[in-house]
Amino acid sequence: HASPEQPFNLGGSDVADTQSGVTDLKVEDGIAIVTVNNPPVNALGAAVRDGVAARMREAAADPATEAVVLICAGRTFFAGADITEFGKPPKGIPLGELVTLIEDMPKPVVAAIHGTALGGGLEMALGCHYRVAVPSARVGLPEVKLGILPGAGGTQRLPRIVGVERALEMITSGEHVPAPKAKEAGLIDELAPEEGLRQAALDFAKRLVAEGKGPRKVRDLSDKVEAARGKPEVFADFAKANARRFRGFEAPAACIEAVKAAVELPFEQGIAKERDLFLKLVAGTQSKAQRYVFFAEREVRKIPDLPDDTPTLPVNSVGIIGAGTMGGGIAMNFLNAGIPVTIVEMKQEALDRGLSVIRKNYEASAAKGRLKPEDVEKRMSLITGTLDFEALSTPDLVIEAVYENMDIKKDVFRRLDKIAKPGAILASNTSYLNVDEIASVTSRPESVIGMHFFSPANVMKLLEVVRAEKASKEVVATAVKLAPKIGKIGVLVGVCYGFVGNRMLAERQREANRLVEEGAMPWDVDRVLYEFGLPMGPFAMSDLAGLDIGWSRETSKGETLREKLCEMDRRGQKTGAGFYDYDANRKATPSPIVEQMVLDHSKQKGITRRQISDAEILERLIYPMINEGAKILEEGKAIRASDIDMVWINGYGWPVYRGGPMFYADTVGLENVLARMEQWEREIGPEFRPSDLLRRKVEAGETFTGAA
Ligand code: HSC
Repeated sequence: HASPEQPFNLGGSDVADTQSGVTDLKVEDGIAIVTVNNPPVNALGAAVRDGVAARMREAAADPATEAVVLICAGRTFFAGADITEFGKPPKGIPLGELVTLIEDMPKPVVAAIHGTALGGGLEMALGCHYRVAVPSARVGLPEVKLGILPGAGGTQRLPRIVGVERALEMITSGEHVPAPKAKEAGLIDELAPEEGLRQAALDFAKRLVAEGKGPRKVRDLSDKVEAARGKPEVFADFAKANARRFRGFEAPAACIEAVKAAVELPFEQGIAKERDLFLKLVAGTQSKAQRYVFFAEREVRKIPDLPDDTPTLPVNSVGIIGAGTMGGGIAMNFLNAGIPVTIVEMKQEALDRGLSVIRKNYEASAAKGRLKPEDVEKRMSLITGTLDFEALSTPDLVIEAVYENMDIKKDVFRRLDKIAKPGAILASNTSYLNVDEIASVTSRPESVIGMHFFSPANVMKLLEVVRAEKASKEVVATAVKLAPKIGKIGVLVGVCYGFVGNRMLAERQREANRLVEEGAMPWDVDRVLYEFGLPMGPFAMSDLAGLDIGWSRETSKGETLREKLCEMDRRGQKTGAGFYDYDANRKATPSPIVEQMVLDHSKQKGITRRQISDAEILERLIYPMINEGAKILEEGKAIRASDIDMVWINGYGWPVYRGGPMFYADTVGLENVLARMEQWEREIGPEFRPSDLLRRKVEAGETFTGAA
């Protein structure tokens, strides 16, 4: 997007070129219509800003016009500031000044909104004196998601128009508000017919003129902010109530501070405060990380040897083998997208249980107001449960979600090969196994791929699309394009043990166990990762999942802590105890029994325990993952470093403000990662051998992502 070969802006980044076609001014019935056309999303780059400023000045000076309509061509109103300009030398009129220029226009200005008016786009609309929108339009200030705050007056104007509470909510969540709701909140003055926005805005402007209504500046409104004046608790309470949601992020607190300034300070001083806060945030690592993630999410769709016009196969029906937790979760994604699913089980009881779990999940969503009650039935009507494997002869895509065992999977694929229709995509949800080997038992390896969903599959956004060696381009392109349709971020990965996510996770798990043997306690390890920003550490995670997954008393060797815990029937949260003790509300506390076990375990292994600092714990857990990520890149099992970061953010809850492990490596300095890996290779063992890519990057003074 930012490369010189593909300038994002129509008309390039040259400023002040109002003849470039980016902006246009027409006069109709005494109304000046300023149109902006900067595909794909009318981002407010310098050329757009300068163009709009020039058109506004022209309109102001033209005695033949009495009002102005500001409207965008293409699929949307301004989607915001041009994010690619952040961190570069400023050019053109600053957005904040442009908004003020519009607000100071001597004639009423009407914003005509379709698509999404986001960030700087909504700030432009707030500078206009009136706002007309089509019902399908959505408005919002999503800057917080980029680690910044609205920096063109949004934090000062929005509370003046929708009130402090609503503004705090919108600005700290970044939610997109549908136009009808925005109208209720006073943000939109009039809803226009879906197909008649231009005319409706024109008529609205003419009405203003006829009624002698002049400019109405949002900055002059004060009744909605007065209630909160002199009440610091309004802001403190809001911060407290949302502490969980804001944990680790810098931007939300700044957003709250800016809104507080709107209440407490005169407008100009509020604007100055907003500007200071914005500049601090935009220069910080968190915002860099979050902007990087914004583009990385869009980058995953780009596959070098699969151009956008690669033919794809239709996926209008899906078969799923296995109605367990995974199969059921996977099914829900398709049901949500309106794609019918046939789910196959071996026993009626398991099938009934699987279907009832799906229903319960939907009913729980409906109870929380996240789903319309009638949609529960609508979605359930799209799923057919059966014990008849033959039912898989019709779906376009069949996903296998059976027990993780190569022989079982091969058996399933042999049977599937016999009955699936020609051309159907056959996918395995394996989380570790070799998909090439699975494909080899079929007569159609070109149709076989991996589609690795992450538990809970109806919630986690990640889908690893595993590119088996013989899979056809159509099949791979279909799976990659399918991901966003079912609400997933699909990352294309190569065949290797554990693919990208679990392969890196194994490094972390090995070191977590070893740190506990060397001197840390499980809760130390968990705390360090939690404070880093992950939702939980590996031991809390194991307790949640159940320590006895894959364990049996008959085969237990009683060697690892995990095995020892299982033998004691401490099998995790479900048994009230695991690495931690749990109370009736499943609140965890460190267990003295486990503490003693850990001490004994180290002794048994002849290890003299030592004090391990939090910093060392963090490095030992994360640097080996980064090194493994580098090996994955080197082997071509991921296309780019940012794809690895997408896996970790969307599959494992890596904090977005740290940009993913590869971005994080760039921020700590690759030479530091390398030095540690070399040290541990010497002191501990060959599993720490630095990847060649890491070495080469350090020698060349390069980074993994080029974005940190
Ligand atoms: C902002 O506005 C800051 C201001 O408050 C203050 C600034 C002033 C500060 C001065 C202080 C002193 N920029 O998503 P799609 C690209 S922050 C550049 O696939 P969709 C995107 O990368 C901004 N590029 O489309 C992609 O490129 P590719 C606040 C942008 O239909 C292409 O456009 N606004 C861009 O699925 C298509 O995008 C936001 O955060 C941008 N702003 O969704 C909104 N937006 O083709 C960000 C998009 O090369 N945008 N691109 O891959 C979105 O959420 C979505 O793009 C839409 C469309 C929902 C608009």
